[in-house]
Amino acid sequence: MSNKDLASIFSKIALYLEIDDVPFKPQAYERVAGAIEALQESVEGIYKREGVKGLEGIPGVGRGIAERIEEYIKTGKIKEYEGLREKIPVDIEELTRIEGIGPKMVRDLYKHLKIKTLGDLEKAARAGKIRGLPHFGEKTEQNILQGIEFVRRSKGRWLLGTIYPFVEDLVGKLEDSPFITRAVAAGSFRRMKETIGDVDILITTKKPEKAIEYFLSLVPYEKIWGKGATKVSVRTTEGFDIDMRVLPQEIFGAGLQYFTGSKEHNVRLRTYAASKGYKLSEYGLFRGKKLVACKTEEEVYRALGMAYIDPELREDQGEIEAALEGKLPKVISYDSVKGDLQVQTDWTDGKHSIETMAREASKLGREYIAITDHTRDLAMVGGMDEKKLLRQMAEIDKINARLLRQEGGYGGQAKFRILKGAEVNIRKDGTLDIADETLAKLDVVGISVHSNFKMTKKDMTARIVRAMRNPHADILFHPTGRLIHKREPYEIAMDEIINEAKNTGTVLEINAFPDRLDLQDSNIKKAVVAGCRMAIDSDAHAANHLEYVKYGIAQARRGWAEAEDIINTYPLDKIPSFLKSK
Ligand code: DGT
Ligand code: CA
Ligand code: CA
Ligand code: ZN
Repeated sequence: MSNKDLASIFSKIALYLEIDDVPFKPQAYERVAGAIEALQESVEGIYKREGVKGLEGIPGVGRGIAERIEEYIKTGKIKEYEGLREKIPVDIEELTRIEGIGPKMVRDLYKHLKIKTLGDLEKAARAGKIRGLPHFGEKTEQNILQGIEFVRRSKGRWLLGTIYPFVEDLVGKLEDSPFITRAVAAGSFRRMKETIGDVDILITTKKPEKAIEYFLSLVPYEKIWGKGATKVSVRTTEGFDIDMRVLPQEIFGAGLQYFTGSKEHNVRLRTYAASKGYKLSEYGLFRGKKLVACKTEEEVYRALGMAYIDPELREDQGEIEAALEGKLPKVISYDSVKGDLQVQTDWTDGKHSIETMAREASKLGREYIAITDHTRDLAMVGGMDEKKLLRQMAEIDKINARLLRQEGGYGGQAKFRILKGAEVNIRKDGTLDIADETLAKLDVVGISVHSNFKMTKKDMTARIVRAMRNPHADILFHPTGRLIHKREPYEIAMDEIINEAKNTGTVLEINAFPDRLDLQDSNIKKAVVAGCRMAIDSDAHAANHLEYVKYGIAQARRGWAEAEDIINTYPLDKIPSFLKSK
């Protein structure tokens, strides 16, 4: 507990009381908040030494407030505060995050317009209701709208796929600079988490000052949060934050290990080190005063008696125990995916033609792709009925024949082939929207839920299970339907789905589209344990989406999947027979 936390609670109590029209008390709490903030010593320290009596020595603190402080130290809560929050459900924290909105304004907004949340505030501002309030005016209204926009963009976590290309490019440029020897993006970025709070770049250099200047020249920034001799923090114009730290060359491994995290992994690793008589920090692994390991991460892990742990696994999900026992999985590598089994084209809602998608995929080194346009029930995107699907199959035959004749194959892939597929809708009752006899003619039948998301868990599970039991259904596409930051997964009993996948031989998709990543890491891990097969697909709707596969591979690695678990690491000649064997 810090003085700052406590002070902030007291000023919020003051605010709530003020909204509640309680006389005098608000000012008393406000005074106490100020006094606590100005205190040199920690409130907790005073209490430990002198008890409630000691607290009463703080300016403005009487018996009542002293008891509330004691309550907070003992229970982590203050009942009066919790009660007020319930009674007056105004999200003070959220509202005051807006530039220019202070506590008093929050009070007025609630009193006059019943504004409780950012959403309420936005509505009122858009409707021009704010400018009419005393002390507010049109300018404030405009500022509020801008502030809301900013908070929306900046407070949230960022999709890995949104910032990945920028950071990769930036790190490349830093590494290329003659005075920077190494540059790595650590933190959640290196662990390839689906969303990123901020980017943590580590470099080694003999010229820290120059390196920082160079960094600032490369990054379009809106604001410098801080700049020192060996560290700089900025907010990019895009709205996400980057920290860059200079580490001493000699201890780069220890620093990289520390700043890669996760925090949970580090805590567990440090505890383990301590149990063996070591001390682990960002400066190295020590026994007493003696530095044991620090140059490379491998060295640090080895000195602790464990195998090297890939960054994607460092979440304290059992990886340290597995590393000690030599039981870490040999996770799928970034270059092992040979084909892409979900690709959309301009036959439905994709942007590019079959041929363009094939050409671009082969440039990325793929040996095959499955064209899986939407089917009948998705009428608004031109979903295909049986007739249109048959026409597309004929077209694919033609293109494949042309490919075969082409000298040296296609973009370097001598045997590149386009598989015939579809993304077939699972109807509300679990039937599919394409007739079985047509499904039988396809190489790859993907099935997915695109409608009626709100069903009970039991009904949704039964619906999907029924669809998986269709003997033609090969892959369950984006199994939970979630869209990161936009839509929760629909209710399903994942264990049952996994069980059914195993029993029916239905492949589960790891959809690599940056806002899907579905299955996500924790479910992948369950599927691996159950012995299910999975497929990593881009779900590309345009040629530049084909490379999203890497985010799916990252998710698979985070889920401890090996190449063998992922069917599209298999060569082309195994795929159709594998899928037909269902
Ligand atoms: P993020 O930015 O929220 O996506 O997640 P991270 O993992 O990048 O976390 P961040 O940026 O706060 O810190 C970067 C790394 O630094 C983190 O992964 C581990 C290390 N670290 C930060 N704070 C602590 C801490 O309190 N204890 C330990 N052991 N490590 C920490
Ligand atoms: Ca971070
Ligand atoms: Ca950070
Ligand atoms: Zn689509």
